[in-house]
Amino acid sequence: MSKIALVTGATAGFGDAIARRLARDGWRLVVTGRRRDRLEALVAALGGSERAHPLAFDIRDEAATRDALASLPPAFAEVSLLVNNAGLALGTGPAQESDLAQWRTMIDTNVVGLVTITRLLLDRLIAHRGLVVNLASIASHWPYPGGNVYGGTKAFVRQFSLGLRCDLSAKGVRVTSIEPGLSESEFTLVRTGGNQAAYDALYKGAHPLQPEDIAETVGWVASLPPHVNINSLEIMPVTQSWAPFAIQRD
Ligand code: 8X3
Repeated sequence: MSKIALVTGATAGFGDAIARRLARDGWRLVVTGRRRDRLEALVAALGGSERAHPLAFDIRDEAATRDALASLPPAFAEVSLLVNNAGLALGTGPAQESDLAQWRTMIDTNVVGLVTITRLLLDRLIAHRGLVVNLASIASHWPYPGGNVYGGTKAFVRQFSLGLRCDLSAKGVRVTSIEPGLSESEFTLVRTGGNQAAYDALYKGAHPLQPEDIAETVGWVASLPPHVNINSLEIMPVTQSWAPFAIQRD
């Protein structure tokens, strides 16, 4: 297997931490995202252009994704590990108060973008008996108020991962769905429209997961022998658990 990993959404949070973790394990990295300056800073931190290559494009745009992958220099083209990390949540309000454009942005990124880049890389992943790691969420399983479309997209990511695994098992390609719970990252600032007070309140005293915790998990999954497949992994901070069902009363 070639040791070239492509990490989407590497400009912040989980993606940035995952790229750094994989680099420590000897992977060469293709790092993608929309913010070129951040990608270039990350490439420098990963050891420069011998070790990492930036691809700046919008994953919602199929033509841009095709062009970006076609532009990969030969030294970075043979991707054998795809980490589908790019994704976002927008809004925390009830469905009836939500913005349709925000819903569509989540679907276009978390679902359409993810399947597009996966499909475009499948031949290479099969050729190298590679690995796909998809970042789903506890919201894949557990509905919560205000989760509506975000949770729906993450349920898709989990189920797509499991289906992909069925199709690819005969090819020796492994697929893993990683499902983090409460995690501290830019994700929450994006979700709340940059509301620092909401960010602070969410994490106060909660000891949330950190991007490095998820990066450690991805590094572990990628380090397993080729006959071992982690199907799905749900991860929460110790402080997060379940509550009783909600009951509306008269
Ligand atoms: C992010 C975790 O709990 O906001 O996927 O759904 S949560």
